[in-house]
Amino acid sequence: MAMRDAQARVTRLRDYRAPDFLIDRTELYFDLRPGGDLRPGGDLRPGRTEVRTTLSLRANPARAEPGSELRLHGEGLELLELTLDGRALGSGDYRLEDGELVIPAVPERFELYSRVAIHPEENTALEGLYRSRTLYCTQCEAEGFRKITYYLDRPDVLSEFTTTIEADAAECPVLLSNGNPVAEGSAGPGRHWVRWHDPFPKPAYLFALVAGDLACLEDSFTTCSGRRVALRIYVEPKDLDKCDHAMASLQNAMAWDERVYGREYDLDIFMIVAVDDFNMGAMENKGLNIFNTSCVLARPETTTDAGFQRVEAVVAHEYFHNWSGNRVTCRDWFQLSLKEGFTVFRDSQFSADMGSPTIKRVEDVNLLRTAQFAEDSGPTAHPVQPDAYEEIANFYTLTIYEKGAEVVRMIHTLLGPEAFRRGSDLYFERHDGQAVTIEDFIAAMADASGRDFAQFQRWYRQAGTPRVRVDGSYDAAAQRYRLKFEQNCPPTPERADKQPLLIPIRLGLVGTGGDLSLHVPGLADGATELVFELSAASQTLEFERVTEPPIPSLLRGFSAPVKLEFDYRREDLLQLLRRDSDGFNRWEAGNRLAVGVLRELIDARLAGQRLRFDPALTGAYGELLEDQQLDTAMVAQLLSLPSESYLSELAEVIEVEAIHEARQFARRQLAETLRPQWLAAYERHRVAEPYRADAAQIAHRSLRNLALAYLLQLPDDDLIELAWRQFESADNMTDVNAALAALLNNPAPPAQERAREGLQRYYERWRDEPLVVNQWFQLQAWCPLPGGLERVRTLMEHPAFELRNPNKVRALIGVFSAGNPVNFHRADGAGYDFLVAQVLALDGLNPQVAARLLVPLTRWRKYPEPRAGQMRDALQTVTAAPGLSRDSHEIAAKALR
Ligand code: B3K
Ligand code: ZN
Repeated sequence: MAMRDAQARVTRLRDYRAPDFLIDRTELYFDLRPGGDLRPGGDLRPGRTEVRTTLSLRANPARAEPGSELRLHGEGLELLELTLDGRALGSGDYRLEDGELVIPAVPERFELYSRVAIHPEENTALEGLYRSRTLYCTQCEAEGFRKITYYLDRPDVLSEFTTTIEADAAECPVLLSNGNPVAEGSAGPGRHWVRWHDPFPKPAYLFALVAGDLACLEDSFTTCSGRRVALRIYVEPKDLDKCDHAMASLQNAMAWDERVYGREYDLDIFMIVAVDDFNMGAMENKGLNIFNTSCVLARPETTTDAGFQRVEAVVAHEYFHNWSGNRVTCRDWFQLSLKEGFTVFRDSQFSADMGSPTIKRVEDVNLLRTAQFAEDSGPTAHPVQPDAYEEIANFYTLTIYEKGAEVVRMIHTLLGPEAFRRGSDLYFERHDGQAVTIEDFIAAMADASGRDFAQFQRWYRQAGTPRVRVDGSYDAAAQRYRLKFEQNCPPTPERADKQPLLIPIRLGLVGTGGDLSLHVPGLADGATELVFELSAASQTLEFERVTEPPIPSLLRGFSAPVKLEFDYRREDLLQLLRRDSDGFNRWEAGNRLAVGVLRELIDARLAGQRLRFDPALTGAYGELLEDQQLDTAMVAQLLSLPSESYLSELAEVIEVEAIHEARQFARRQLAETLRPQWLAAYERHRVAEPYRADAAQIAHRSLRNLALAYLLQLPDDDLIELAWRQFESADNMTDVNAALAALLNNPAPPAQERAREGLQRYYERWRDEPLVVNQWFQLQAWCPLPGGLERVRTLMEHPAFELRNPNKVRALIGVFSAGNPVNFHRADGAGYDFLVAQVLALDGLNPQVAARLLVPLTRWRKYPEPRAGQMRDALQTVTAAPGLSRDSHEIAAKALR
């Protein structure tokens, strides 16, 4: 059933047509009948659930052509009964076509009743209604509702839903759906039912149902207009002690959205349910968010700092969708970034406000520049508003989410916070209750600000990462400084000729005493920063009264998602690192410096030369380690070397070993030379107080554990014992994981011995906590020491590994293939064969997760032979597999094109 037709059926934006019919009301009755036992450890014997649906349909007055044929989506449904206005339809009255129910002649307005059977226990694709351990849940975005009942499963059909759920009262005491509970009762011996009504018309992708024996953390929030909203987080009873952080995050997010965007929550109840088997992080179903447990549950002993921050960010993200996504939704799936890009931008603003804005920005930019830039230069590159797709599930990409958020951030930069807020107010007010387009969003921004966005909109339609080349020249006699900007964008699959974009470049000039005052026509006196709008292929900016040769600080705060090229001398970067008033650009200067040093090492390694380490970097790092003024979190970010994936993204040709070895060499050099400073930092940043996931403590732990990771580059028994003591005595998962990872990645035999013992203790202690077991898999999948593939193969046989659980697949197979380059790309190609075997095994169970695993192979063109050929062969094996899903086929075939 998970299998899909691999024939390429392309859906195109230009073919959009308004729906022929509208559904005013949707009444659902679910009769849940499991085959086996729902208790923990209970079996998943096939059950049978009946769905009875009554739809109030009418012809859409805005439809393109008059006609009386009704086509409803439906996949894998067993049709038991169909009536139209109470009259039973026989097999001559309708047809079942590939994925559609067609009724050739229907009236202008009518009621359609259908009764279907579905099999949630057998649903391993985790789309539609499925079983996750002890409960039933749904995932309908993008096109999962059609696996529940016959419907117009498209986001521009909004309907008022009433949902009744009937189930065994002992096994499923909790029955949830969207909106407010309106009635309940008993349904014969041992059975009960609950009815929910959602007053806000919504598309089917926002529908949700949950049933099971769940415990609940309850709290409340009083909105700005004084309404009390009940907040409930439902989890398996064993997890009730891990919900406080999610609850606090939710309350913070609700208050923040009122304060910053003027958005008040609308229903009387807001629920979050945590489930173990989930394809993504979470889902914003109206009033009933369903979450991957990894994005809700948090406790110091089981969750890292990064885990706590992720919970806060995802809870906020899904909550923010209540306005950006639910109240105003998407007309079609080409508009996906309308809700995702905007909502990611909103959640990043929120996280910045809750913690450290500069650190949040550095983290976001790192993700964008490693993963999104790689996507944007590869065979699956697509615009933020794509124009065609085969399988929409493949388009929940870094481009839609992260680049989409960057585009919204640029609008914010161009308009400033007040005009941007007027624009968002207008957008929500004008389109409340509608399904709209990215153009509608831009129009609201334009109308509220009076600004013309015609050129800017190219950001949505052109794929690829633009390059901006900047050259500076100083004329001492005239006291003039001139910056020349040039932009160009490399070709991507959808189009080769790129038009110039409007690129906002926030910048300043740094002199010996810090920021210089800028003298540019039209700029207020005394200003030290401006936003330069680069709109042509080439443009110049001139500064007058510049009394010393300045160092330009360009693209402050990473004001546009571009690759900025400027030939900085190393001493200039050192100056910016010390003096730039923009925190992000201080970090960026250090990052550029480190990239330069690492590239030299990579080149030397490839030329077979001895590796020589530029002492400038050691000097800078030493200075940073002694600097007691600078923010600790910032120091930790500054001292982290660029990742292997970032270096790979920057490279024309990815030389896996050279990159790995150069970076390792640099880490060892820095560890050796600065050993006393790292040790001092390790001691200085010890946190004495009980664990809190606040910015200050997180900063201390990150610098301290970074110091530990550097120190453990050295084969020194004392340092190995230092890590072991941390592993044994830590009261929180951040420190436990950091110590274990440091030991695991150190090849010295005593470290390996400690690591083995540590892994065993860790597993014994946490074997009943799936989220911790996932981290245990991850740590091992990451380890770059030789023999990684063998270790991963062994772990696949471990009783805790399950191919059906996406978190386990991501922790082991996903982390290995995307996060362990030296082992995955080993010379004999065995890593690729392994991945292909796993993808094919998974494809029949869960195509969405299988297709995502293919991403590392799609970059094959950037690797030298023989790797490129091996990776291409691996992709060919995938495309040739019989019965391949549409999801995997689209990715593999595009990569080969
Ligand atoms: N909107 C969901 C993503 C659903 C993915 C479906 N394949 C999560 C989010 O972005 O909030
Ligand atoms: Zn989202």
